[in-house]
Amino acid sequence: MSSEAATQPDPGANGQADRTHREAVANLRRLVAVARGTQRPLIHLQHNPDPDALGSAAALQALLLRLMGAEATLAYTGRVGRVENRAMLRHLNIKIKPAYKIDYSEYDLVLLVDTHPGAGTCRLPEGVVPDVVVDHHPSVHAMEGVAFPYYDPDFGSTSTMVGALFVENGIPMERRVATALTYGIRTDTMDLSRGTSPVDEHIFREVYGRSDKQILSRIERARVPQEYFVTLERALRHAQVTDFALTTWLGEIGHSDSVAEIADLLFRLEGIRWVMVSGWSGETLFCSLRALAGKDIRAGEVARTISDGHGGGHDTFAAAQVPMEDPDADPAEAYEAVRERFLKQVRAKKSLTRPLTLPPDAKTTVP
Ligand SMILES: [Mn+2]
Repeated sequence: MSSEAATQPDPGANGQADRTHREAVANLRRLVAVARGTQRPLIHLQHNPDPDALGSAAALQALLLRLMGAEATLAYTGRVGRVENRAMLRHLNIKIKPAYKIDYSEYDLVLLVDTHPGAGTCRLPEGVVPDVVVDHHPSVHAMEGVAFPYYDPDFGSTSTMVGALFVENGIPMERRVATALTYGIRTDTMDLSRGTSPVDEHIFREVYGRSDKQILSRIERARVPQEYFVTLERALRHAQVTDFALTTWLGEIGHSDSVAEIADLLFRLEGIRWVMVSGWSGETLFCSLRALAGKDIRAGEVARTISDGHGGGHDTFAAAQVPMEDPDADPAEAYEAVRERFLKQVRAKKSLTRPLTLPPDAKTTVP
C-alpha cells in the first residue's frame, strides 16, 4: 500500500497529512500561549510510568526547554519496574523524581502526560489542576479547568502526539529525544500493530529515522533479574484455559508491570481471544487484560466492570488496579472473585476449563 501511495498520491492521505500539520501548528501555538510567562514547569507522569509516558515526558521536557528556556521537573508515582523501562531511563538519561518529594505549589505550569484527571492511572495530588493534559487514552471525564487539553484517542500513543509537535513545526529534535519517542510509540502500539492511525506511522518514521539504533537495541534486550523467571514459572503453573480465555495468577509481584509483561507473552497462545493476568502488591490487586480485536470487543469496559471502576483502557488491552481494603483479605480469593467476573463478562464457559501446562500441584520433575 505504501509503494502505491508513493507513485499515486491518495487525496485522502494528503488530506490527513494536511490536517495533522494544521492541528500540530495550532496545538503548539496553544501550548506556547499557556506556557507564556511561566518559569517553573512540572511534568507529571502516568502512575507506574510506561515507555510511552517516559518518552513523551522526556520529549515534552526538551520542547519546553527550547520554547521557554526552563528545564521541567519530571514527577512520577508508583514504580518503573520493567527492566527495559529502567534501561530506557539509564541509556537516555531521563531523570524522574518521586512525586512525594515535590512541592507542587513551587511550580507555575503543570503538565499531565499519558493520563488525564479522573483516570485510574492519574495520581496528581488532590487539588492540583493541570494546565496542560497530553493524552490519548479514551476518557469518560471532562477536563474541567484544564487550559489546554491536548487530548485525542485517535493517536496510538502520547509519544506520537508530542512527536507531531516537533516534526510538524520543524523543531529540531535531539537524538536521545527521537530514541525515547521511538521506543514509546513502539511499545504502546506493539510495533504499530494496535490502535494506530496513519499519523502514528508518519511520526514514527520521522522519529525512528533520527533515533540511535544501538541504544534502542540495548533497551530492548536489557537483561532480566532471576525474579523474572520465577514469576514466569508461576504464571505457567497457574494458567488456566477456559473456553477461549486464558487466566493466570502470579501471586505477590515485585512490580506491577509483571502482569502486562506476562499477559503479552501468554496472549500468543493459539485459539485464545482473551487473556487476564493478575498479581498483587501492597494493598492492590493488579490485572492486565488482552483481547483479540473484533466487533463489540471492549477490553477497557471489561476492565472497568470487573474492578468496580478501578480499571479501563483500550479495546484490545486494558488494566485494572483493584484496592483490597481489608488488610486480612486473601489476595488469592480476591483474584478468584475478579476472575469469576471476568469469565462472566467475556462469556467464557467455565465448564471448559483446563490447565495450560500441568495442574498447579503436579510434580514438575522431568522424567
Ligand atoms: Mn500511552
